[in-house]
This record gives sequence, structure tokens and C-alpha cells, in this order.
Amino acid sequence: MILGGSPIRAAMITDAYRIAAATGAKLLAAPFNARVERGRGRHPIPRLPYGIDQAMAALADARHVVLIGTAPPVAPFAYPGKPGYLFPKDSSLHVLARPEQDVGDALARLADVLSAPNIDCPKPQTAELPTRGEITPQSIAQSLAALMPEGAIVVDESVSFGRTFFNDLAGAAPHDWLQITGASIGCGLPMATGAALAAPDRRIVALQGDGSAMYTVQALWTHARERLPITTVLLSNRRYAILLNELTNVGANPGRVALDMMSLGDPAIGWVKIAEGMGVEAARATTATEFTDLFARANKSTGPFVIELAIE
Ligand SMILES: Cc1ncc(C[n+]2csc(CCOP(=O)(O)OP(=O)(O)O)c2C)c(N)n1
Repeated sequence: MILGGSPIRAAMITDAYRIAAATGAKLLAAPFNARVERGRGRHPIPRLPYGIDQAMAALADARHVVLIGTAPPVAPFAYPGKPGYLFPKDSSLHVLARPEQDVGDALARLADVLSAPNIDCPKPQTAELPTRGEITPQSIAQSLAALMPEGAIVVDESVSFGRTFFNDLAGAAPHDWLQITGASIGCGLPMATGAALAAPDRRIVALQGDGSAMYTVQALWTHARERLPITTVLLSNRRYAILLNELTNVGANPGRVALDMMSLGDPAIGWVKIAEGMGVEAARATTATEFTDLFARANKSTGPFVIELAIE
């Protein structure tokens, strides 16, 4: 079962769990979802992975693929020798609900028809802060999970560094996860603006790739002007990492010019200066320990705060 829907409410995930348990189906969320209600005390639905090989592996055993509020899963690029559809050729495709239909109602009714019993949520685990100073996706995810403000709205345009964040943060304090839903980058900082204006009592945590941030960087000025409660974690790897990876995946052999076009390092972008220039408080973290301290501090602020995370 692949669950989409806009939004994916916690109750929908609960019903999908009930159906999965009653039928023996495996449950995954679609790779891109506009909004998912999740966190501690809710069922931690994993997402179909973005990477073509991981996605195909996740669906390799499927005999029947049931689409619930989502389109059939396809590869993001035309990879030579790999299929466009991610599910096995000999599997059957079924549609429980199309994206424009009432997905929650379809799930609730199917769960009832199946007399599917309720399933307890997993016991909340205590999220622990990283013990080592090294910056890795895991250590940063640990800090984010341990220190996520209750009721936060996460805006995820973390692209390649944050690939595992969604699954890693399933046990964080209850939060909503908003995400880039297509391939057109640059929505993160403005989406954070919208989320903050729509829900003024909640902290926004924007997980933001640096290349994507450059498309709509002026949104930081709006964060400052409107004094919005947004913590932006600026993932500064000074390159278009995803495109370097996808170039390899499509079998290209990039030369110097192509490689240079994937670099944001010359000149290096100074995010602290940019943020401060827009009126947003900012600081740079070069270790996981510094990040942990800054993330806690940023979330206590009543206004916006940019943490430039120096990553490779
Ligand atoms: C509007 C738009 N322009 C260009 C692209 C091509 N593109 C896809 S990902 C990407 C770079 C993303 O870089 P960054 O946010 O730094 O994340 P990273 O790849 O380093 O993880 C670009 C330029 C796009 N998808 N959308």
C-alpha cells in the first residue's frame, strides 16, 4: 500500500496501519507529500525512498500495489537500463482512492469493512543528543529529533543531506512535515513564510539545501520583516550534490565544465552574512555539538534564526 493524500492526517495513517495489519500488506508513504501529521504517539509511516535502486528494492516483492491518494510511483529521471515504473512488471496495480478523492474516508471505510482491529503506536523512545561532535546526517537528525519543539512545522527542502531525516525524526515531538512535492526547487524558504503566517503559535523548522535556498533567498527578509518564528537550518555543502549523484546515475561522464557548474564554492556563499544582511539573526555550526546548542537557542527565539551548518 502506498499512501499519499493532501494532507496525510495521523488518523489516516492509523487506519492504513489497521488495514496493513489485517491484510498482511506492507505500508509506505509516497516519496513526496505536501503535509504529514506525525511524531511521537503516532504511527511512524516510512516513505518510499527517493533513490531508484532503494525504491525498486522496497517494492521488489510486491504482487499487488494499492495506491491510496497517490499516483503510480515512477523514477525521477530516465536512468539507462532501468524502468520508469518502480514496481515489478508482473505486479497488479489497484487504486483505493485517487488523489482528488476523500482518502481518509476511503481508508476508514475499508478498515471498518475488514473489521481491522486497532494497532497500538510504538512506545516512544527517548531521543538522545549526539555524543560525538562530527557532523553527519545521523548526528544532525539526532539533535533535531531530541530538540524538535512540540507542535513544530518542519519544512523539508533538505535535498540530499536530509534524505533520511523523515524516517529518523518519526519519534520526535509531534509535528507536521511539509515538503517539496515536485522537482522544482526553491520552495522551502517561502513555504516556511506561509507556514509561519498560517500557524503563528508554532515554531517552523526549515531544513534547507543551500543551492535551493539561493532561488528564493529574499524570503529571509520577509522572515525578518514579519518577525516569523522560523529556525532555518541551512545545509551548506556549497554544491548541487543531488545533480552530481544523478549525473552518475544516468551514466554521464562529466568533464571539468560540467563539474564546475555543480559547485557553489567559488565564491563561497556566506550564509551568516546573507541572513544578517536581511535582518535575520544567524550563526555558523561546524560541529554537531555547536549545532545542538544553536538549534536549542534558535528555537527559543521569538523571531527567525538561521543556522549555517557547514557540511561536506
Ligand atoms: C527551479 C529549478 N531549477 C533548477 C533545478 C535543478 N536542480 C535540481 S536539484 C538542484 C540543486 C539542489 O542543491 P541543494 O539545494 O544545495 O541540495 P544538494 O543537492 O546539495 O543536496 C538543482 C539546481 C530544479 N530542480 N528546479
